Amino acid sequence: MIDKQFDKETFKKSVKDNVKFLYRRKLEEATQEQLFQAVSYTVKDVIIDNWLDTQNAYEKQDPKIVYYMSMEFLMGRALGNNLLNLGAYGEVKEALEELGIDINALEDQEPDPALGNGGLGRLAACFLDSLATLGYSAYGCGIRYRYGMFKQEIRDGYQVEVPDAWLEEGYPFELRRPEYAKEVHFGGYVRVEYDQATGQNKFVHEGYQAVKAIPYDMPIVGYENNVVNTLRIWDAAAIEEFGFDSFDKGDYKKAVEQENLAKDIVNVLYPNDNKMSGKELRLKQQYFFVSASIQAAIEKYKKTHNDIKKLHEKVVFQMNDTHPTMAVAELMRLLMDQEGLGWDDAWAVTTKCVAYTNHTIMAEALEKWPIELFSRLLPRVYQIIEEINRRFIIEVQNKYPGNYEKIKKMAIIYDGQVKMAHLAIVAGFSVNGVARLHTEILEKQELKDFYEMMPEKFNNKTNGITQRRFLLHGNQNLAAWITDHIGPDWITDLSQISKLKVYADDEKALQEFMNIKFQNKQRLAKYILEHNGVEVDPHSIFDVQVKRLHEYKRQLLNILHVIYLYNQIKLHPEMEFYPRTFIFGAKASAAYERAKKIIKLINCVADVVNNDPSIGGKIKVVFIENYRVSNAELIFAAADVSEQISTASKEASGTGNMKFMLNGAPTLGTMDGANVEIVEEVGQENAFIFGMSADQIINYENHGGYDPDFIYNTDAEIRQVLMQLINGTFSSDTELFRDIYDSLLNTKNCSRADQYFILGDFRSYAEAQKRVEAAYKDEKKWAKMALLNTACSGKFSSDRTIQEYVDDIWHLDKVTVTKSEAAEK
Ligand code: Z16
Repeated sequence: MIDKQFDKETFKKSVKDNVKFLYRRKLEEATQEQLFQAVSYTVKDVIIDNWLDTQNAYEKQDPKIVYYMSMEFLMGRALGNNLLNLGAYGEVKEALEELGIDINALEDQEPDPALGNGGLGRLAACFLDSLATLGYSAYGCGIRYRYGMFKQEIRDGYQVEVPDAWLEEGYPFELRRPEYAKEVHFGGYVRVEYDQATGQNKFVHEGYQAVKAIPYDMPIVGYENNVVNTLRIWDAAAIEEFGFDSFDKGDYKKAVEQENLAKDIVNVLYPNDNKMSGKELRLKQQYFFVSASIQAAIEKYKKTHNDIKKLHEKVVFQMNDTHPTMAVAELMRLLMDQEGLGWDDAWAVTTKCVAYTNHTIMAEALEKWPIELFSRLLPRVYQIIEEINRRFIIEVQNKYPGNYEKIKKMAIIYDGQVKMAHLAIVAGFSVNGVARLHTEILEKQELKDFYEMMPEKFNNKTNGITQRRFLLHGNQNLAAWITDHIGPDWITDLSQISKLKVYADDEKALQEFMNIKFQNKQRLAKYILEHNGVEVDPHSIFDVQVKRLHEYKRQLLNILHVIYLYNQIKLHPEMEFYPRTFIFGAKASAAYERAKKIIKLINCVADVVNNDPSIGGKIKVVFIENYRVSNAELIFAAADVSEQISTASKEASGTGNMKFMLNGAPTLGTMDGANVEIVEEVGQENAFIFGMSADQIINYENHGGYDPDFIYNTDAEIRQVLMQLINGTFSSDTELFRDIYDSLLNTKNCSRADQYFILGDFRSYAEAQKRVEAAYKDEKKWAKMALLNTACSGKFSSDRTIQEYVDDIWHLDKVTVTKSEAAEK
C-alpha cells in the first residue's frame, strides 16, 4: 500500500486556505467553481511532490524515454481521476462531505479538456495513464489548443457547434514552463554554403518567420505508485513582444504578423476524425509541435549524454498516425544542421528512433500534402524529404529492377504530393496497426508493397483502454462489487478480472450484477431527463451507439432499423416487443454535411416515435447532446447493448467497444476491428454478430457486383423505410433527407451507391436485433452474458497494449519511485 497522501484535517485546512487566498472568501461564500479550483490546487500540491520525486528517480536511473507524439490527447476531466490514482478518492470524498461539499458536483465543475476528436485522441490519453501506472518514463507531446473539440448543441434537431473555451476560468492542472521555450521557423529559403574547413556543404535556413513555442506541463498520475509523468503541450507566442522596439525600426507589420501567426497556430483543434483537412494551418500546427518536441528531447538527452549518435539508446518517438510524421525529416535536420552529423550517421540514428502507428485505411484520411505548399512552408524539411525519397527510389529499383509500377505506388513524393505514410514507413523501424484484422488488411491490401519489401517492420498492437477511468471511476458501484468478489488486483492487472467467471451461474451474484446495472441506468435516465428533457424507462433495453458520426460507422443503419421496428409495431400492435431505448451520441465534423443530416434524421425520427401514443412507449429514441469523455463514463456504465456496426474492414479497431464490454454490455456488431478479438475472448454465444465479412466487402470493392437497387426492388419493408425518408413521415420538407435517400441507391446524384453496404447488411442486422431481444427476455441468460462480457474483458486493458509496445518496440526500463522525506511534510 502507498504512503498516506492525505491527512483529512490538513486537506480541509488547505481547501479553506485556498478559498481565502485565491478569492478572499470564506468557504460558505465560495461558488462551486471557486471550490473546484481550491480543491484542485490542494490536489495539485500533493501531485507536485510526487512529480519531483519521479523526476529525481528518472535522473538517477536514466531510463529510456518514449515521446508519444500526437496531435490529440482527449484527456477528460482530471480531478476525480487524479484522486483515484493517488489512492485518496475515498478520504477526500469524506473530507469534502464534512465541509458540506458533494464531490460529484465538484467534479462536474471541471471542463473536459477535449484536445482530441475521438478514438485516436482518447487512445493517447489511455496510453499515458498506463505508462505512468506501469512505471515507464514517457512524455506525451502535443498542442495546447485554445479551443478544443467544439461543444455540440442540438437546436431544432440540428447540430450547432459552440466554441469550447476550456481555459477561460484557468485550468488548475497545468504548469507553464517558459524556461523550456523553443523557436520554430516557417517559410524562407535555404542557402547552400560551402564550408572550407570540412569540405562539406552547409544548409542555412534564412528569411523565415519565427514563432516561440512555450510548453505547458500536465501531470499524469500513475495508480498508487508515486509516479507522475508529463503531458507536454505547446502554446505559441511571438518572439519579440510587439512594442515600440519593432515599431521604431519600422517592423510594425512584421511584428503584427508574428503575433497573428502565433495566435493562429494554436487557436483550434481541427474537428475531423478520420479525414484530412488539407489546410495550410494544419500543416503549421503539425510542424510546430513536432519541432518543439524534438528540440526539447534532444536538449534533455544532451544534458546527461555526450554522444548524439547513441540517441536511440535513450529516446524513441512514437508517431500517432501520419499527423506528426514530419518528425522523421525534422530529426534528420536537427541531427545534421544543428548537431553536425553527416547524412549517413543522421539516418542511422533517425531510423532507430522513430516508429509509426497506422490508425485507418479510410482513403480520405491518408495525408498527402501538395509539394508546392510543403516546400514553401518548410523548405529545409522538404529538401530532406526529397533526399530521403531519392535514396529510397534507388533501393526500390535495386530490389525490383525495371518495375516502375513499384515506384509509382511506393514513392514518398509522387504526383506533386508528399505522402506522409510512406515517409513514416520508409524511416520508421516499426509500423503497427491497432487490431489484428486491421494489421492484416494493411499487410495484404493497403500497404502490401511495403510489407513485401520490409516485412520485419510490421507488427500488430491491438488497442486497449484504461480500466481505471472506465470502470473504477465511471462505474464505482460495479468496481466496488468486483473488488468485493475477487480483490483489487484487477485495477492494475485486468487479466485478473477473469476470476469473475466462477460467478457466471451464481444467481445471487448475477442478481447483484444486474442491480448495479439498473442503478446505472437510473443515473443515466436522470442525466437524460435533465440534459435532454426526455423521459426514458430504465426497465427498457438501453441500446447504445456512441462514437463520432461517420458514414462508415453506420448510425444510418441503426436509425433505419428503428424506423423499420416502428413500422412493424404499428402494423402489428399485438406483437410481442420488449421495450427498447435507442440511445445515440455523436459529433459530426462541422463541414460534413451528410453526417449532420443524419443527426437531424435521428432527431426527427425521435420526435415522431417518442410522441406516437399508438406504439405505447415501446420505442424511445434519444440523442444525447455533446457526447464527450465525462458523459461517456455514465453511458458505458448504463448500457445493455453495445452497437459496433461499422462496415467490415473500415473501423481500424474501435475502443468504445471495449469500454462497453468492460461494463457488461454485449456487442451487437460486425466482424470488424477489435470486435473480432472481443468475440474471440467472450465467445460467439455471448455476442450478436451479423453482416458481411471484411473479405466480402473488399471483394465487392475490388470487383463490383454489389447492387443495393436489387434489394430495394425486392424487399418491400426496406423499400417502405427508404420511402419514408422522402414522403413526409419524418419531416414536412420532403426534400430534407433526399441526399440520404440518394446515397443509398443508384440515382443520378450518386457516384457509388450505398458504399457502406447498409442495405446489404440490413436484413442480417434486423435478425441479430431479434436475437438480442430474445436473449434479453431470458433474464438469467442475459445476466450471465453481461457478467461474462466483463469477466472476459481482461485483454482489452491499455496496460496490456502498452506492455506489448514496450516489449516489441520501445524497450523501456521500468522505474520505481519512492516518496522522499521532504515530500512527506
Ligand atoms: C481516429 O480517431 C482514428 C483513426 C484515424 O486515422 C484518425 C482519427 Cl482522428 C481512430 C479509428 O477510427 C479507430 O478505429 C481506432 O480505434 C482509433 O483511431 C484508435 O486507434
